[in-house]
Amino acid sequence: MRFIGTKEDGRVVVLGVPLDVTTSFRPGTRFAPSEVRRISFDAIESYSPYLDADIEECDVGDLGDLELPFGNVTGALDIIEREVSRLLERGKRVVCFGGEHLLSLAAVKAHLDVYPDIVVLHVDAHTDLRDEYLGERLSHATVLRRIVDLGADFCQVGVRSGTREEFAFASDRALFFHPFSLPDAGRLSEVLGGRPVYLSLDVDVLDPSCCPGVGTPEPGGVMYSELVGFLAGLSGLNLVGADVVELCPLVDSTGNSAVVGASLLREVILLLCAP
Ligand SMILES: [Mn+2]
Repeated sequence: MRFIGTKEDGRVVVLGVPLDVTTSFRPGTRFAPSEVRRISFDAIESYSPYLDADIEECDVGDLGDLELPFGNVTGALDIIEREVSRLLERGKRVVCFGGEHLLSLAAVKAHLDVYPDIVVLHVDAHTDLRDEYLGERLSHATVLRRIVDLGADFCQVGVRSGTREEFAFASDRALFFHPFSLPDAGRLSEVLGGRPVYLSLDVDVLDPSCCPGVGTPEPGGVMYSELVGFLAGLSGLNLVGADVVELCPLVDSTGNSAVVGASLLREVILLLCAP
């Protein structure tokens, strides 16, 4: 059963974004889109019992992978932003599948033009709020800070790694800050109301025992069942865009992490298919 790759266009579109330039620990997120596409052909049902929804009954297209220049961070981000903007102008909802987390900067920038009051829901093991990392302002470790610089509000959940300053910044500036675990989605709805929401899902929010194939694993994470239950709870929000990032499938020789990433991608696609 394949759930992406069957058609090229739709109201919800999946865009592979193999950005893999600033990863600080284990590179290889560039291989996630092709690996997940392969998994989706072989191993994953198109129906989600968690959401009681089926991708085959939804208008979902797969745009394949963007071609990005290696070693050129700003050039790659420009390409991503231009493509997402083009899709949003055509009235689509876009799921960017990474790739490293820095791609979210370009995707959120494009969404901000269309949804000026968008809130970024950041689900991650890492705060990603450094002002710079090893002298670089554009990095997968600074991505949320750069998004804050754009003027977007954010909520942050599941984080358990960062500097003291980043944790202080998050508890001071986030609309909603819930470290270590995932909150009850009802509390998020109270905070977000009907505002447009962009979901940025870093798969390393999961514990490395259930998803070791990530660029920067962090112990003490949530289990798959908790994450998928949390995602199901988001179905009442006004989700307008999303990304799934940081899967690094080839460092997990069992192949299980790619299955986890593909399963999460299915849930995220279905959340965006809601009316
Ligand atoms: Mn992370």
